Amino acid sequence: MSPLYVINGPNLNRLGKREPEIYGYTTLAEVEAMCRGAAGARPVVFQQSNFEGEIVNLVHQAIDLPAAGIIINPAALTFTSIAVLDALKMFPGPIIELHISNIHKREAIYHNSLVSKVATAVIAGLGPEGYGVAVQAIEGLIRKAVIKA
Ligand code: CA2
Repeated sequence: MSPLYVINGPNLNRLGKREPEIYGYTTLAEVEAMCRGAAGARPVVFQQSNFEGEIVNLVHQAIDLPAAGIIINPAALTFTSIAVLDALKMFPGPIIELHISNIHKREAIYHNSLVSKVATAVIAGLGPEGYGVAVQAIEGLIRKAVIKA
């Protein structure tokens, strides 16, 4: 079974340790366990990087395999990275853009996502539990894509 990629951008390694009023107390290791649990038999490649080029490389890995789907929390790169956008454009499967917080409720700098232009779906504001919801949702999108093919 082809894997699901869950890619996390800059600073998310600090999850659960900073600004818990916005992002909650759940750590990234706990989020990873949640994703693996929700994915069942499907293998999960769960990665975080503070480097834009590394996020691009992870998307390339997902393209080359190919992965069944990508869930990406690009963090600040959401709003700045044409390189991440261009890489995601090359991925043929479903992409879910995920944010722990509701970015639309926040300051204006968090409103214009570049990644949304290429995402199949966007989840924002469900807290860390949003990752589990995203894994369940992407299974449905993968199934639909297979039926279409
Ligand atoms: O809500 C999200 O998941 C975000 O992608 C998080 C990004 C922010 O730039 C986006 O607008 C929304 C920032 C992540 C900052 O990293 C932290 C990690 C742990 C605790 C606090 C911040």
